[in-house]
Amino acid sequence: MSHSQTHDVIVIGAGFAGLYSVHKLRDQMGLDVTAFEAASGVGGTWFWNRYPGARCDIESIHYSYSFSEELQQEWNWPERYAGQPEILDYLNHVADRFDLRRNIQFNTRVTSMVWDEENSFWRVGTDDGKTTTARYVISGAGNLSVPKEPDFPGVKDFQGDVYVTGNWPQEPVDFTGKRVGVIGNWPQEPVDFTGKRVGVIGTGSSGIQAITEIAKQAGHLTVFQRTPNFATPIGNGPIDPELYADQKARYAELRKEARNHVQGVPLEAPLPSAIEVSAEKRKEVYDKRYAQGGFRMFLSTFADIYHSKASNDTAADYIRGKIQERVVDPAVAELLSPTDHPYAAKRPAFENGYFEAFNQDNVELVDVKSNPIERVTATGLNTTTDEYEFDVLVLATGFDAMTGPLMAMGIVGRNGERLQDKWADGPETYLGITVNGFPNLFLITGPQSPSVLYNMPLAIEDHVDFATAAIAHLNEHDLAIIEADAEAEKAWVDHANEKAAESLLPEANSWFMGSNIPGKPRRCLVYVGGAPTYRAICDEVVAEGYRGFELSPAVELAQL
Ligand code: NA7
Repeated sequence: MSHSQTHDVIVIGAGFAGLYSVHKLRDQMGLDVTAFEAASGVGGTWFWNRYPGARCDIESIHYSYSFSEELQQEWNWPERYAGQPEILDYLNHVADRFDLRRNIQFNTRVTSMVWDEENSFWRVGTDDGKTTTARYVISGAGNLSVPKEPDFPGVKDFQGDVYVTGNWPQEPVDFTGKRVGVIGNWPQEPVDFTGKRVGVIGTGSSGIQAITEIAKQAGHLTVFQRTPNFATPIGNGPIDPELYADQKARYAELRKEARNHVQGVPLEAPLPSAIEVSAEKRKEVYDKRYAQGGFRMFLSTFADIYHSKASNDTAADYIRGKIQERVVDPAVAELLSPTDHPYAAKRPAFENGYFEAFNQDNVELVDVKSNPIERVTATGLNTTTDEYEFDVLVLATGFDAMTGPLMAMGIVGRNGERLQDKWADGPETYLGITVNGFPNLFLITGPQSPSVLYNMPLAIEDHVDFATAAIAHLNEHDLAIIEADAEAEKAWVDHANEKAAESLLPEANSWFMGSNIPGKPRRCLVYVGGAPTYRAICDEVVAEGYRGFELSPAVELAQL
């Protein structure tokens, strides 16, 4: 039986991707759009990750929307790298400024998404028991939005409070999503660690940020570290008003430069090779970039540290040397110094006083590589050799990244094929945004796109622009279905895998490779070929009439 859909487009999520999608589809294209958001407010990642110290590690002048000149001129960031509260304020401002909330249904999680062959639309089920249909679905469900299930038993037995960095208790928000003062004890006041015995498991980017802050409050902090990370200074501070005024005056130019940089940030170019310069010159470059902070240590030093092990070793040695300088106890410094993976084979972490925290009397580092965690107990945890006690447990154990959020939505494509089955051996996408067998579904910053290797707001804008341009193209040509060809998809997967193999990423176990989750296929989840190259490929695909896609009318139209 033929039905007409409830909406033109369903958008999933109200983070950076969902908000821009709603604006673009509704206000620029005049389409009927509705969005579902599991949280009670906008913000996506920045709604859920409210742990102490949560902060962006790309400078905010760049880590922000570029689609509206007025927006980028009127908003003022307080610090070079905004903290989570400021980014959440920004996204609330965007939602208000563009009047986006009226098209977003909050507190509503997508639980199923089934392609209706007969009607050529998606049936989207939500946890309020309703089904909504739309010709197209744009998923802005996020890359890091499903926290990893602990892979040790007993968390439920713990008698104290347990907090997960990726799902941190919220401060009170009003119905518009704005943060308000504390109302009674709802939902929870910001967590106060003062004087408490705290255990933190995990020393990735989240753990490193949280540990630095919790160490300032806790009576005793025990950090359970399995693998140390190459953390370098973030270089945060107040914004220099003169520089800021200059940047704002040439924002368009800045964005152009950003989009032509692999990171999506107009960082200074690196020198070609770390091993072709003298030791003095190498040190001079590393000293300068380490002090300047952020991704400069990685991307503005030497171009070959990402591909050549010998060059990479020089950066790794330099960072290990800094850890030895900053940590007083040599044994602790040794434990904090990574040796099992090349620098930047995992996502580099950025810090502000992390290593100095381990010089405090109240902070203890426990190596759970040599003595793994066996279980959490009622009063703490047991490793294979020791017992530890604490009042509060913080899990900074990461995410089922990239594919996790998509697999969690119960997506079923043509012929009843489940996304979980199609991706049983790892994700298969065309351009990291579409999937053969799953028509009219766009995965914003999906697996095998540059996504997290790039500056996320720009990566998101590029993808939303691609998806919405495709929808506009179909509408203009009386077409209604866009689907990636199987061959084009296979070629893209092969290309993405080849690019990954040329990089150092496969040399580490990380969420980039899916190897942080037991049983998850070990596949590179990001496109390593670089955002500018990727964008050029997407532009070519569009210029050649959506090369690699099949475009067709809706089934019922075809049957007329
Ligand atoms: P990450 O980077 O995946 O870090 C997770 C941390 O948790 C990491 O140190 C893990 O050690 C540790 N972990 C996970 N499971 C265990 C067990 N069973 N025992 C001990 N330690 C464990 O997640 P983040 O949230 O910090 O960062 C994710 C991204 O968010 C980040 O890259 C930025 O892009 C923003 P391991 O390294 O696996 O030995």
